[in-house]
Amino acid sequence: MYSQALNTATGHADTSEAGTRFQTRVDAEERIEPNDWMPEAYRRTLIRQISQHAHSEIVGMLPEGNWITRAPTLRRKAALLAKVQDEGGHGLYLYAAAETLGVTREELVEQLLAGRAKYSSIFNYPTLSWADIGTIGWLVDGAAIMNQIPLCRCSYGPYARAMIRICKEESFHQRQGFEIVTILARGSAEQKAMVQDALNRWWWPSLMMFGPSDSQSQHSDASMRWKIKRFTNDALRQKFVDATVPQGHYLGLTFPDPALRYNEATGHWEFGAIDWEEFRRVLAGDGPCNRERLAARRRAHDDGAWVREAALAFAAKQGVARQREAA
Ligand code: BYC
Repeated sequence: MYSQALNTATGHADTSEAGTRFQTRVDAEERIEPNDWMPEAYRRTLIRQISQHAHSEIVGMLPEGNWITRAPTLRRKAALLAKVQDEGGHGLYLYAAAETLGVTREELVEQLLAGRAKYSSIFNYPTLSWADIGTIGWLVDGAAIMNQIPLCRCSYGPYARAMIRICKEESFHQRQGFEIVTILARGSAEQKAMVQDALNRWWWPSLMMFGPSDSQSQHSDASMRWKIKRFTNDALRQKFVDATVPQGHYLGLTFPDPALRYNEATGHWEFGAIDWEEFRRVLAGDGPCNRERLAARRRAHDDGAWVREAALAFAAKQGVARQREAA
């Protein structure tokens, strides 16, 4: 532990003997495990990213949870309920992965509730119609998969392993979303208009999920060197656009981007400028739903206090019973 404490906490390459050995292991695609030596900056980067990811899953339950009582059929309601429960589960695996790095879940939750932690910008937008639920599955889960499949190969073992199960579930979420959107796009004129309106509102925020452009990304260089990230933000955004635009066209939808065009020479879809000012506003806490989301999380935390107290009381009772048995 003492040598860990001497570690520098910056993202610069650690040229100490231990740092060099660590980088050699990473370069050789060895997995780093919780008890292995790691640079302090690597540990901090992982805590930052994994906890933001966990918070995103938990806050991400809210926009969809809003539609559980209004899902159009019992089948849709059951599927949505299961999806939202999956997201709660993802949050738990991710908090558990972060805990292996020496923080507690309580500390991380406290940072979220105090408004000091980031979570994905996308969950600060409102879900105005049922088509938004399909569009979230199609676009938001689609973007999530594009970003998260490479994380299954992250150099840190507990995060990589958590991501394998998460990605399987996310891919099912994406399909259920695309199915909702397909039904609506083939439905009445009103349903088509509803899904087009959802695409108009969710397209640009979905592109922002991948983070700032590479020239502005503070953490990408170090995270790529440590093989936490395998692709840059812009590379993943482009992969997402290339995969998603043909799907939208297949559905007969129009993307809200007059600059969108296929470049035969590169084989990529070129897209217009992202409104980074809007992205910065949302990250700074001033998006359409930031206040509402945090208020809902705080309410849920307060309302759930009795569950935590009951679980602790039960654990204490069991501890006493075990001591009696052992005596
Ligand atoms: N929103 O240097 P950069 C889901 C922050 S859950 C908010 O490029 P990095 C789902 C970034 O954190 C989706 N903040 O950072 C759930 C950093 O801030 P700090 C969540 C963002 O880490 C329920 C600063 O901007 N997915 O899919 O190298 C239902 C500079 O950025 C955002 C994950 O968390 C953003 N969009 O790259 C349905 C995946 N973008 O910490 C679906 C794991 C950037 O310096 N995370 N920031 O204050 C990652 O892959 C990376 O952390 C990111 C950012 C690509 C997001």
